[in-house]
Amino acid sequence: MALMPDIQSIVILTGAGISAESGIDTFRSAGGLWEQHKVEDVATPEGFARDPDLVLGFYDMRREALSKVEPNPAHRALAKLEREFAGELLLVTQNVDDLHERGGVEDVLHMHGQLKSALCLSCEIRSPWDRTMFDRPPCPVCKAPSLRPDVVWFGEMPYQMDRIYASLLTADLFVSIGTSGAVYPAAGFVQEARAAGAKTLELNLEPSEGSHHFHEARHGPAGDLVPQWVDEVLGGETG
Ligand code: BJW
Repeated sequence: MALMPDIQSIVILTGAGISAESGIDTFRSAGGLWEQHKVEDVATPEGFARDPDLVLGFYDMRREALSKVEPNPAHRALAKLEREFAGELLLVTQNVDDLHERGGVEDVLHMHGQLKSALCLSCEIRSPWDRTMFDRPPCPVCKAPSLRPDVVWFGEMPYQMDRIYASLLTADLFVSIGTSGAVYPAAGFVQEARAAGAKTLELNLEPSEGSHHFHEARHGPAGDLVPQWVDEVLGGETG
C-alpha cells in the first residue's frame, strides 16, 4: 500500500472512538457524553468553579466505570506495533482512560490528562488516583482537600505540546484513529504533519470533520481497522 514504504517514524493520535468498542461512551455521537452533560458545565474551569460537586461526581463516575471495561483489539494491536516496529513511534492519546496501558502499550502521551491522576490545586503536584474526589480527600502530598481531576478542560493547555509538535515535524507517517477532529490543537496535527512532509492516514468509523486533510481515509470500527493496518506496517517491515 502506497503509505507504507520506508516508514521510519510514526506519530499516532487516538481519540474516544478507539475505546468505543470497549464500552466507553464517545463525546459527540448520539447518546454520547455531551448529550448527557453540558460540556460547559463539566469540562471547563468555569464549570468547575461554579459547581465542583457536579464536576467531581462526573469524573468519579467515569473513573469508576473504567474498572468495568477492558482493552479491545485496537488497543492491543498498537501495543504489538510498539513492541515490533523498528523505527520511532509516538502514541498520543486524547483519551483519559487507561486502556492503551492495559492493552500493553509502554509509552503513551496523554495530552488531555488521565482519569487516574489527581492534580492538587494547593501544591500543584500530581498523584496517582483511583478513588473518588467528591468527598474532598486530602492531597497525598500536602494534605490540602484541594484535588481536581488531572484532565485538560476547554481553555486549558494540553500536555507535552512541545514533544508532540517536535515529533510531528519529523514523522514519515501520521495516523489518526477514532477522533472526530472537532477539538484543537489535536484536530490540527494532520495539517502540521502533512505540511512537514508526512503521509497521513485516518482510521475512523466515519469521515471526521478533517477527513479531507488526509492522504488516505479508511472507515469502519477501530477493532477491525487498526489490527489490519498494524499487520500491514509490520508485514511491510519484514516482507
Ligand atoms: C469510532 C468508533 C469505533 C466511534 N471505531 N471510530 C475556535 C476554533 C478553533 C479552536 C477553538 C475555538 N474556540 C476554542 C478553541 C480551542 C478549544 C477547541 O478546540 N474548541 C472546539 C470546540 C472548537 N480547545 C481548547 O480549549 C484546548 N486548549 C487549547 O486550545 O489551548 C490553547 C492552545 C493554543 C495553541 C496550541 C495549543 C494549545 C483544550 C481542549 C480540551 C478538550 N478536553 C476534552 C475533555 C477532556 C477530559 C474528559 O475526558 O472529560 O477532551 S473535550 C473532549 O473532546 C475530550 C476529547 O479528548 C476531545 C476530543 O474528542 P474525540 O476523542 O475526538 O471524541 P468524539 O466523540 O468527538 O469523536 C469520536 C470519533 O470516534 C467519532 O468521529 C466517531 O465516528 C468515531 N468512532 N466509534 C472507530 N468503534
